[in-house]
Amino acid sequence: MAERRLAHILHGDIPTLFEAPLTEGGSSDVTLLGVPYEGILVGDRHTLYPPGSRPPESFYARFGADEAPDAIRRASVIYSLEHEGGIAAELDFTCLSDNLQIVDAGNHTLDSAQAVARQTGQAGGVTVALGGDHLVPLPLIRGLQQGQPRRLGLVVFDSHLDLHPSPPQWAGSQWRTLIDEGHIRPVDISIIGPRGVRQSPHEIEYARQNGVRVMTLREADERGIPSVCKELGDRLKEVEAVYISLDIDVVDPSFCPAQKYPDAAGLTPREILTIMRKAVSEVPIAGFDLCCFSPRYDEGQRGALLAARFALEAVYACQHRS
Ligand SMILES: [Mn+2]
Repeated sequence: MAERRLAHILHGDIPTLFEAPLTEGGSSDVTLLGVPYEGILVGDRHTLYPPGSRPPESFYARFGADEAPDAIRRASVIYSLEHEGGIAAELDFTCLSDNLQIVDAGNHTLDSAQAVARQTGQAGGVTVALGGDHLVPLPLIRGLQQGQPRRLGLVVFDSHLDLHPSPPQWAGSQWRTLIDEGHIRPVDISIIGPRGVRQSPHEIEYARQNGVRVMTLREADERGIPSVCKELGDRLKEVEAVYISLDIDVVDPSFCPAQKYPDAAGLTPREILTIMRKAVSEVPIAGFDLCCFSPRYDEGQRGALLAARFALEAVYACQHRS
């Protein structure tokens, strides 16, 4: 049987995301990009390894998020826009390509990702980014806010708070850095899904004192998804646009084993999609990122497929803007 011919190639045998046309810079609608950046690695409670490290692999300290964008792109051909332009069943069979200019701007460093986000923001577009570790939203939100300053609501799906005060360029402190730089207000942040014991007292203290809304998975379970959506919708009435950041470790690892910091019994993909849909039905989406996916721990590409599906949902969200 003949191999499937790729419509748009990023490099080698790697297609562009959803086989969108490859371009430089940002689109006025949807700019897809990869940020294959992995920074500081947590060796154990007392050891941080600098960016670029490859410490001995262990279950506690995994790496490989810098391999994620291309692995997700490979799986994303299932959602190829070349297939009739991308007719979305979940959007009443709307053709995505008819309504949105969707481009893949390729892979970027933190600095060039910030430039792409700035350009996209200036053009009034949305960035949909594949990390990388969870530092990736830092340059993206900076860039978007430079291009189009707005009061931004931040909806984070994560098992962790990432509210450490330091070091500032770390995937455990990115929200504090963005707050300190004035890009986002603590009261406009909602963190959905924390669970497990990789938490720190000073992060919880900071959240409580500054009005960051932390909804643990237990609270979400007890209240139910409709109640979670209701509260989120009310909170987003206060902002002009929403940025969604999805740390893949919020997902139950049975759906996606390829997580840097896995933790059992997480949210289901459809619960996340339901909450995402509610968020973007309230206010326009400004940007989306998916982080901490480590394809070397994937099984049969099911994690990569799920990651691509979440990115597709972010593209769907852009339909609400037009
Ligand atoms: Mn996390």
